[in-house]
Amino acid sequence: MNRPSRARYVMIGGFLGAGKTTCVAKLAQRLTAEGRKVGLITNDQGSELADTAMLRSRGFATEEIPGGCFCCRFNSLVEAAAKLTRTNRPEVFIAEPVGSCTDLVATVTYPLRRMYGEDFAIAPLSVLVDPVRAQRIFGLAAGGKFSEKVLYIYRKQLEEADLIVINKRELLDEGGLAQLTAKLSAEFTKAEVLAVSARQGTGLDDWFARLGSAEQPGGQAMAVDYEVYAEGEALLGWLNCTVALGAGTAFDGNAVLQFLARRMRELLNAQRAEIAHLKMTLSPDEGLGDIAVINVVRNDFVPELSLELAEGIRSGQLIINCRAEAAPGALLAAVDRALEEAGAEFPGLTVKVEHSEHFRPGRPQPTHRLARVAVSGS
Ligand SMILES: Nc1nc2c(ncn2[C@@H]2O[C@H](COP(=O)(O)OP(=O)(O)OP(=O)(O)O)[C@@H](O)[C@H]2O)c(=O)[nH]1
Ligand SMILES: [Mg+2]
Repeated sequence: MNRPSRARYVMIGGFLGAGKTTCVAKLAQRLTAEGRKVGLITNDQGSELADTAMLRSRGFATEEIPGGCFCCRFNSLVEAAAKLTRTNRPEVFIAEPVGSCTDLVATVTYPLRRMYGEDFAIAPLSVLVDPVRAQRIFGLAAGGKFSEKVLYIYRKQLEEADLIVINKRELLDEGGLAQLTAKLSAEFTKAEVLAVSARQGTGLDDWFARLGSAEQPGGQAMAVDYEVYAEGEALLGWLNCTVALGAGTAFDGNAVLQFLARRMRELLNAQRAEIAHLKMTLSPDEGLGDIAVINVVRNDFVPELSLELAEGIRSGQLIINCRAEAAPGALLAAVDRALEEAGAEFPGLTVKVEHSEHFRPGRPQPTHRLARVAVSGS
């Protein structure tokens, strides 16, 4: 890539639903306001991503890498950066890896340093944490959990972090936050633990400043048992679908999303499927980039519209992305039923599924794995 100075490559990881896309959007917004050009890269095991729809609706140049994680699609990651460079010449790339993916240092950032070190300055790896989920996993609070092999991935993500970022900090009181910070600091000694609220904007200045100036340290990457990692990923069911919604007269798109999220959550709860993240976007066909987004990040979580449509719409594209510890067929059955019920609940609403895929992620097979690079500055 012919570029006068190196572009910065920032990767914001963390388990499903921790708030990666929300933080990517915040950082992109901040840099754009400062007059810096950004290029965003999203990633998923399937295609048709709610995250890409959300980020593009905010006007950010975004490339999507579907069909596998960054580590297994390393060349696509490099191509996506090259494509953004041709169209936009970003000074900062912000990449969001799949939330069930780990070993990103050895399989993504170290190979990038080794092979494309003249093009990219690699920022420290941030790994986001949803504090309520983390309290349950680390035994600080009661509540639903994933199976041990899924938790293996969760812990490995934190083990390789340079910065562990507790997001949604406003959900905990001071005592709870101090306890979780102490626990994470004690278990993952390599990382620095920060606390932010992407939603309220607190703590972001300090974090973003480090991402803008510090370099990933280098050294020995962690060891990963790919058998357990693969089995953990395969316990998660994955569903992505796109649906055309329409009606003869205007309908309330926010209400449709709320209905679908409520029913999906009830149906998944009835099957004891541990929900990692159910997210949906609704983009009006006639809109000017308006979009509604709804999320469910736990089984006991009341669905939350993180973006709303300002007025009724006549037609639009609905994207449903659901990740849960459940059989993929069970996710499909829940979606089918919720969509059918929505057709009955909102008179005149037509529901046409245009694309649908449901699967368990395949065994991770990284393009490269580099266990060590020189410590920065040595
Ligand atoms: N309360 C609270 N909610 C937040 C905050 N940041 C993000 N969220 C919410 O957390 C949910 C998940 O956010 P996303 O940004 O989609 O999470 P993600 O990590 O990108 O999820 P995946 O891509 O599915 O892995 C959404 O409902 C967000 O609105 C925060 O600071 N506080
Ligand atoms: Mg996301």
